Amino acid sequence: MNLENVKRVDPDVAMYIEKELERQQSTIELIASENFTSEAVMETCGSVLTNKYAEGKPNKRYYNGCEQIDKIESLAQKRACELFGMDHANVQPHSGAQANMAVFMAVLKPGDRVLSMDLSNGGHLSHGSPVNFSGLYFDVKSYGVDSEGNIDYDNVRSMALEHKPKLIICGASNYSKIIDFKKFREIADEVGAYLLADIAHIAGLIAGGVHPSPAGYAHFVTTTTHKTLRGPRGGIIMCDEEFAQIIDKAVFPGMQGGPLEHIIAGKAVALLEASKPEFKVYAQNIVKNAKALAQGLLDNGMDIVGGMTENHLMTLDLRKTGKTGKDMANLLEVVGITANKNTVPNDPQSPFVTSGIRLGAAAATTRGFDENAMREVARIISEAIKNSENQEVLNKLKEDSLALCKKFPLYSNM
Ligand code: DSN
Repeated sequence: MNLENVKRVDPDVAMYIEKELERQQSTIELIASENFTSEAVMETCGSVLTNKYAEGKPNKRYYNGCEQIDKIESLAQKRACELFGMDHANVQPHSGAQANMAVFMAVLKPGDRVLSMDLSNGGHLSHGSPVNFSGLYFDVKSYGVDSEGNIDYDNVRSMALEHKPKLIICGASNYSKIIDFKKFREIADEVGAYLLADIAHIAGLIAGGVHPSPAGYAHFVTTTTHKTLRGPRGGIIMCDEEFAQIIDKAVFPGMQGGPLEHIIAGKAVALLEASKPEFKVYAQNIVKNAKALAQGLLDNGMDIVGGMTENHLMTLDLRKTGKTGKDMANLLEVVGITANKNTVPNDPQSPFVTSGIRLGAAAATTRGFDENAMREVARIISEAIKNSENQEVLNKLKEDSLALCKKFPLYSNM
């Protein structure tokens, strides 16, 4: 990481960046929505492309001087379409929430009805939470998961028949099972709704062929680019050709001004990386590692919502330990593991406290963790929770997690 100029101009920021690099290198990252993007992606995002205004779309801009920008953005669009088997891609959304907002804007009027997964059952803020634009301006009905942590498709169908939504959303921030896009489309067709698949969490798994694709089922597919897909922070919307124009108009001028072309270029690089055979192996390893982590936790007497995971993540259910997600996520940080507190279905605790911790395998897999390493991580987590008051044990566990980080170095050339 070349920080020569930052160090000269702003030593404080340079120091914080260096300390953050050190944190990423020396702790085990289990936040299910995070990953470590490649140095090629980071170089691209830090390039001169940040200087360019390019409102509009490739070859149809409101600014001159967009020749190279047009080529880069077109490449990103083409790569997204090829990777996910969709007709059209808008690669300009600054984030996943904005990608979702653009779909709402393209097909709904304020007050229209939406059926989506409840946030506390694993949905996303931008799928209709009352404190988000989606819940404030639209009439949202929510489905949840059953006691096994599975979507109950019969219940989704009966809710759709009862409420007649104009848009149904599938896709989640905390759901550990395979999503049946075909079933969702059948339900959407039965009630004449559009189907939006938000694949933010599983985009890399879909690209790598270890999760079924929504292509051919969802009218709209939104994703972030920085989770399992391992690109820069940002969003993408994909759709059938017939919706291309309304989506593009919703993104600009509907919702955003100048696109972040340096990030769009980073998306292009990440999409190329995700199309390589190595990425398929990576995606397979994520799922293997998540299963090894889950099995390790179960073997150590822990509970997991829905039991064995089928993707990259899981939620540790702490209810029987009498401990909270908030306290245990803080405790894990003490032993060198980063994760986030998360509600479990029907959580007796508030969303600020919670009874769960969400754990994901994508970032650790990027730095080379294998199934043995993940079993060791499961042991560290379980022992930390069981010995939360024992500083001596916690100190030893921190050494164990540091040893894993040293064994699987990250950004070692920086
Ligand atoms: N906040 C993200 C997550 O952690 O899953 C979703 O956008």
